[in-house]
This record gives sequence, structure tokens and C-alpha cells, in this order.
Amino acid sequence: MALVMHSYKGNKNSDKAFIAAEFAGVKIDMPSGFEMGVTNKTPEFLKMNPLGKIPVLETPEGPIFESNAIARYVSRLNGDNSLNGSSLIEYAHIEQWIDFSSLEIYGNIFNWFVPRMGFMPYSVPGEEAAISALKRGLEALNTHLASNTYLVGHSVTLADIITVCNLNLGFSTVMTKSFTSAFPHVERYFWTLINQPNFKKVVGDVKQTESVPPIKKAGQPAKPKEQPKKKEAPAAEAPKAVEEEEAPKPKAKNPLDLLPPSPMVLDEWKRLYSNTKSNFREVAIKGFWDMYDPEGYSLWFCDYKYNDENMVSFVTLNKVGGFLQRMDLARKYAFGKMLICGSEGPFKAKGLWLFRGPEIPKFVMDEVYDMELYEWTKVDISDEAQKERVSQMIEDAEPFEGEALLDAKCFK
Ligand SMILES: N[C@@H](CCC(=O)N[C@@H](CS)C(=O)NCC(=O)O)C(=O)O
Repeated sequence: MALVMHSYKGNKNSDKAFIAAEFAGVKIDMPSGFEMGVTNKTPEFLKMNPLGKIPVLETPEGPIFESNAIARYVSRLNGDNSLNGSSLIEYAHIEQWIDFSSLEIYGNIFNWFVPRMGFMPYSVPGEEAAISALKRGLEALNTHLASNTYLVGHSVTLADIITVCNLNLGFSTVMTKSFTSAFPHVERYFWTLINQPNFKKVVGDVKQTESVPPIKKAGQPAKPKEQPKKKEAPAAEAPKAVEEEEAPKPKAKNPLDLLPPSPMVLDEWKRLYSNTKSNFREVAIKGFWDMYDPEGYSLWFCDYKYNDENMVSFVTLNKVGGFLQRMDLARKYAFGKMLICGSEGPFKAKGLWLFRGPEIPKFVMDEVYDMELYEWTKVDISDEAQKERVSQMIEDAEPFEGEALLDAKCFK
């Protein structure tokens, strides 16, 4: 008998086992037609899990409930993977982080989110306690991740799979950008791993929630009726720590559109860059410096602050790739080159960016969390050495600063 998962697509608890299965080369079937609240309350289901909760994994040796136990089982089915570490102490640390993320992270996200959805009684002190305990957990995780790419060792373990699934519940429901930006290493860790192929295959594209959902009344979890706001409603008032939904404001014009016109047209430069197939120095680089308008634009070098973590080539490439994806919002106002240098880890991520305006645009600093993972230095174009570095970065010169290029990515 094959392995059969009783759950539904998108359930963050069963995602743990499906991601572990991708790493371990295990196949799990999930029959369609599962109906929450119906299928999991049948006598057959209750024989597998007396609580009637999902997920449940049916195995040739009998059913398993509790998502962490299921993921542990799946991760060990094929002995030859590193999901469980390579020593007793690594194994213990993996278990440590699994418990930590289940109790200190998932538990507190759950106590913040679920009462808001009307599935548990809501109270302001209860929510405040959950948020404050969650912040304490995230702070500890953030400190650990400041100097570690993964929770344990130098590759993905079951601890990462379970922690990322737990964080995914938070990122997709209550943890807005303004909440998570206090934990930049957790953000980097989460977005890097959730975009790795074995995660992405299971969870798809993940988007961070833009607001904390409004409080729904108990018993009306599906869709609460809009109540006219009473003046005095202290019980339903959200604590200060929680962001409330705001009425949508009309979209303000980007301040960069209000800058005095520049003789440099960014699209012209991008076209020249893309269309130059030979004599790059003489055509594209010369063209760039002829066009460059230091009044209307600025040039910036960036250097990744945590290159020591960049031991694995594809993880480093994904990290930089994710950064460029998130820069999408600046496409009208920026051009960038990112070089990933070195032929073996640690790989160094170095970049050159051209931004409209004399500074790095504020909306980019605010919206793209990767920005703070890099050291930014404004290029002094009166310094010939710096100008030459700019030219070399644009043309993917190799070796660059004495090192081979693992890759060069362009943002245009
Ligand atoms: N600790 C359990 C939690 C299971 C759980 O709460 N499952 C929810 C869906 S995510 C459920 O089945 N709820 C139905 C119910 O409570 O009857 C695990 O990790 O598997």
C-alpha cells in the first residue's frame, strides 16, 4: 500500500510531510474529495485519529496522526538523506528547533490568528500575550539566524521544514511586513527557503499578508456582517500592538516621477545594454558613460553582509534571484547588476545599482527587505578606480576582483 495523506491542498501541517517527501524521494498520495468537518468525522477516520483532526498519514504499518510525527516518519523512510543530521547532537538540535518552532512560534501565531477568525474566544489581553510571546520567540530565532543559514548544520533539515511551514502560517495570515521587519534574519531565512524548489513545489507562490485580518465574531467564522461602528466598543478594540485594516487611500504618485526631467532615459540605456552583442566596452560601456546624468541618477555598490553563509551555490543564487524579483517594484527607476563571485563557497554577492534620484529611493528601502542585508556605498564618479569598477560590473568582467564568476544577473 502506498502512503495516503488525509488532508487538503494548502494545509500547512500536511505541507511538512510533503516537503520532507520531496527531499527524501518519497511518494505520498492525497485522494481528492476530502471535505473538512465531514471526512474527518466519519467512524473510519476517527479510528485513525480519535480527535478527528487532520493530517493523518495511512502507511502500510498503520495510521499516524500529528503532523510533526508524520513528517519525521516520512523523512526517515529512505535512509540516505541529511534531514535528520549526521550526529546525535545534530539530531538533538533538530528536535530542539522542532519543539521550539511548534510551541514558541506556531502556538503563538495560532493564538493570535485563530481567535480573530472566530474559532476561539477573542480577548485583547489574550491577543497581547500571544503577540508578545511570538515576538520573544522570533527574537531568539532571529539571533540564531544572524550567523546561521540553516537551523542545524549546513543544509536543510527537518527542523527547517517544520519551522518554515510554521512561519508560513504567520506570514500568510497575521505577520505583516511592518511586524516581521524587526526580524530581518527570519525574513531572509523564510523567503530563501520557501522559494527553494523542494518547498515551492509543495507550497507554490507565497505572499505575505498585507494586513491583520479583522476580528470576526465567534460562531460567524465564515463572513461577518459589517456592523456600523459604535463609539464605545472597548471589548472589540484591537490592542495598540496590532495593526488594523485601514480604508484604501488613493494611490499617491511616486515622488521620483516629480523629479526634474533628466536627459538620461533609463529605457534607452536598458535597450543599449540588451542590444549590444559585441565590442561591449566600446559600445555599451562608452554609451553608458555618455548618457549617465549624475544630477538625475545615482550609482551604488552593494556588498552582501553575510557572505560567510553563502556556502551552497544554488542557495546563494536563489537568494540573489529572490532579491531581484522583489526589486520588480523599482523597474521604472532602476538598473542593476549582481555578481556572484567565487568558484567554491563562501560565494560573495556584489552588486551595482543605478537609481533615479540622488539617493536610494525610500520605497525600495521600505519594501524590499533584502536591502538591509547589503552594505550600500554611493559611487564617487570623480574617482577613476570606482568608475572602472562600475564598468567592469556592467560588463561581467571575469575574473572580477581576482575571482571567477559563479553567475552574473542583470536587473533591467
Ligand atoms: N497538532 C496537530 C494539529 C492538528 C489540527 O489542529 N488540525 C486541524 C486542521 S489544521 C483540524 O483538523 N481541525 C479539525 C478539528 O479540530 O476538529 C498537528 O500538527 O497535526
